Amino acid sequence: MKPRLLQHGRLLSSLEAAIAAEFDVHPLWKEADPQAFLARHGSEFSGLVTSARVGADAALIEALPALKVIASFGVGYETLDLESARRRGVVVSNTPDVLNDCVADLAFGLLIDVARGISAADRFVRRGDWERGIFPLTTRVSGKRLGILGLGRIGQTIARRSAGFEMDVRYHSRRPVPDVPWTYEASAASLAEWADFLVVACAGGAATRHLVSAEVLQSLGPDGFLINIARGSVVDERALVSALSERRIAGAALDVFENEPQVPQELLALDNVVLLPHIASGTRETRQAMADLVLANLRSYFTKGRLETPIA
Ligand code: 8YV
Repeated sequence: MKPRLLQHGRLLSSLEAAIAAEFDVHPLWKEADPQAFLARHGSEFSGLVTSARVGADAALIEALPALKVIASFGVGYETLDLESARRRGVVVSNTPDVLNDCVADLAFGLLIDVARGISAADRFVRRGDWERGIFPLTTRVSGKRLGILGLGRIGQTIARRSAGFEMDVRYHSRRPVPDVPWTYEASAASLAEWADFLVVACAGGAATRHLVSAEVLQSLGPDGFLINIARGSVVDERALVSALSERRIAGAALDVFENEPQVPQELLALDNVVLLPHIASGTRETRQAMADLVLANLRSYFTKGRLETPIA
């Protein structure tokens, strides 16, 4: 008998097909009344497949009394109620590492874009403004100071990318990371004070909410740029909008927002802001690697009783 899985939210179509071929999967997102469905059928499912985007809250985990395993698509896990899962003895996996390169690549793409005005210059050409004048001078990237907030796997990949740009790197995280060549800064504010570019690469969730506060943005200063490829929740978005509108920081490049897909209206009119729709991991290669890892975790759990990439 195939294990019975509940699918919460849409997944990459190749992953949906692969899961359907190997498991007895039911798409909760197709149910008109998910609560009523769970009340009737919740006890049938031993596995839950979900994503970092939709997660799994305490109510969903409680509604699945036979649940043993949760496999999530994405590295972030602030939307998964790990405490409820732990209490129930449910094991949980995410998709770390396979997205480090693409997320770091995009962080650098954003950094260069906001410093050199690539998107703004593209709009300038398309508007026909080149016929009427020259594009203003921008800011050099090579040789500058790169501050990384959160030196996990993605943060370290970003730091390594910077060697090609001869940048000086420092970082701040909960505690100093052993055996890395980069200097630790004791606070987000001191890192921002030092940096020309502050890249947010830490985990989301309650522990990092609004870590990039009005004070940190003030420390970054009128020549500093903010780049966020982590979670919108890490940045106090209201404070960021004021800092940008009042030119108290030089610019921002954002792949993530506090209430996705809502983007603060004030940012749309600013030329020193780059806005992306949460696409850092969004290449075909990386999304497929993430899908493969979700499948590998489910297979490993149901055949060997252990996950490939459990969330510690
Ligand atoms: C995903 C992400 O696109 O991995 C994560 O945590 O934020 C992205 O890579 C998305 O969240 C998957 O649902």
